[in-house]
Amino acid sequence: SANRGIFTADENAMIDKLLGCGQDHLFSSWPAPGTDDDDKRRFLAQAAVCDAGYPGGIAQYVANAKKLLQDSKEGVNPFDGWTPAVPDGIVVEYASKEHVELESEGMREVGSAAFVLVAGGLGERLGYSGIKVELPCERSTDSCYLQLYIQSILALQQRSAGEMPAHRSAKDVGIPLAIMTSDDTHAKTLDLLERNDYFGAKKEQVTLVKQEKVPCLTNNDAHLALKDADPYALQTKPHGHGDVHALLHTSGLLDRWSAAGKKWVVFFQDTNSLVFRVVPGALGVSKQKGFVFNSLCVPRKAKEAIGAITELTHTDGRKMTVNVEYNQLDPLLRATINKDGDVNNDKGVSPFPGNINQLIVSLEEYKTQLAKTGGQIEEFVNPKYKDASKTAFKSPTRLECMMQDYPKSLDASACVGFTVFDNWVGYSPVKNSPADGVGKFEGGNPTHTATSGEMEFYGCAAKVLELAGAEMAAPVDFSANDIVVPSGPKVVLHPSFACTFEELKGKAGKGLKVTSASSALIVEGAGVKIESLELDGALVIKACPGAFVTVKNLKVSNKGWRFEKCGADAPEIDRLRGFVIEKDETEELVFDQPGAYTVP
Ligand code: UGB
Repeated sequence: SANRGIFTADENAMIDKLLGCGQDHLFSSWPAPGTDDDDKRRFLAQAAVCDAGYPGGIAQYVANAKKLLQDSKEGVNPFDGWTPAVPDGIVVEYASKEHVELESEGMREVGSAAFVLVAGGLGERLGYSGIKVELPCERSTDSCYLQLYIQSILALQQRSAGEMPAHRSAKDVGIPLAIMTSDDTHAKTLDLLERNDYFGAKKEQVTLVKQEKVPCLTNNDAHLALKDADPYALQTKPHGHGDVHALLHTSGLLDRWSAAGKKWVVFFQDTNSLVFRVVPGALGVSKQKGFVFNSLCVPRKAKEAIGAITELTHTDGRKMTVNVEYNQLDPLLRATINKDGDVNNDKGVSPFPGNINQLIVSLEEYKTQLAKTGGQIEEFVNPKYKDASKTAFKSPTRLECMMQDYPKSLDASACVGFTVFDNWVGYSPVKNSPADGVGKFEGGNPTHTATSGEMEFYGCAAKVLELAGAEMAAPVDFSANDIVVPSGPKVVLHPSFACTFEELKGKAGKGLKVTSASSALIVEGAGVKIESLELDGALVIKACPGAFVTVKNLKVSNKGWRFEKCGADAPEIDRLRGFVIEKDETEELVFDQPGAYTVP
């Protein structure tokens, strides 16, 4: 108590909060007043940030942690009483008649959508020193993920302008984008946006919301951990992407979007260059089925390291269709309906589709639900125990939560579903370092590296053109960083060119022939129309807004570009993918004045 005289009321309240939840150990070595007083205040200020950043404050965090650590120690199975079953959802075949209808339905909705990019995670697994949204998704145009995302949103906005709801808000910001950042990514994300003038978006269209880290825990009594090198600082770690719900709830954004007539919120991740190929169709499914929660999924191989959508029924009658993390699904199946666990069906895939964490919620129901829960998402803890007694940890742990667990708090009556697209068109994340990618490759699994990310981006665009009637040279094997990936024509269709398959088919497809896998075709601009083109080499067509360019009977043949392997001494951006592009010769058709043009 003698120590307390030097603190403000708030500082003393913080000390009381910590003492009130068994954290006496944090103060046991504090010297008498007059020594380290500023450090003590610094400590209390940090504790106050953690307290404010967690629903219910640190006391709630400690209470939750005690319960979860107890369950973990006793080996309580979170699935006790739950029986899994194969869920039924909507499977969409890209470019099918049904898909085209769903996309046009989705394009009528997208003007009423808001987008949320969760980008607080660091790229540890990737071994990249920057923020993942700054990574180029391909080196032909060097567009980074954030640029691709924002320009995709602007392209959707431009086409849905006619459908925009009558805005009550004075400033029509079009389709808003919220980006969840963390201490690790906030400053660099803001800097990336400001350096690039928000990639063409209005400043007020993009809102950054920062998630706070949570204190680490040193033992089963949920004692908060101090930093080894600084006894006046709590050790903290990210709480997981599940924070996004509480952050949206407290940010006021949901009310602002509601007032602007928005009806949907679309959540997506920091590295998936294909997501905007499938968003219009998935939004169409949400609208058509009335889903208050729609998970985008891809076919998933048994045991593949991504969450699986599973229907769970409890002995007490509760039922929910939720994500089950891959490491939990196999034991759950073995203990209930299938002694062989998670195995592929006759189509060579697991009957439990893969959750790729691109989620669509209906805004009004989402707001109502968050008003009830404050955005608090079911948490889990994963301590690394020293030994089987499970009484001590090898290193401090912390509570985590996942954004895809939102539906666990919904009533069973809520209309929840999922939409499955093929991997080639919906999912190409960049999560693994080159070294980890080799392990995945040798195991016959997708590598999810920068190498696969770039080639899959080109491959998807080439395949979409093929589905639209183009003749595209077949991919050849390309090896880099000790993995082999298919590498076909390097096609980059800028978001401004087309937002849906139907729109794209009206501008390119039949009459387009790319005769070599090493060719490159870069198209930018809504006004470009390729009627007949034969390409063997590299061709860039760029049309500014208002420039209408018709390519008819054009034949381009040049030395094109070479994709050359690079060594471990290459710059990080190149080292991650294992190659550089040598642009020997490029035909460039650039139209920077509005008008009508025919080429040649
Ligand atoms: N992220 C945050 O914004 N904040 C955080 O605290 C943590 C992450 P990871 P993860 O795509 O196949 C997810 O680390 O979490 C952002 C699903 O749980 O890339 O290991 C981060 O910036 C899993 O079910 O992935 O696995 C990134 O944008 C499966 O869907 C995003 O959250 C898996 O993704 C995901 O973080 C997948």
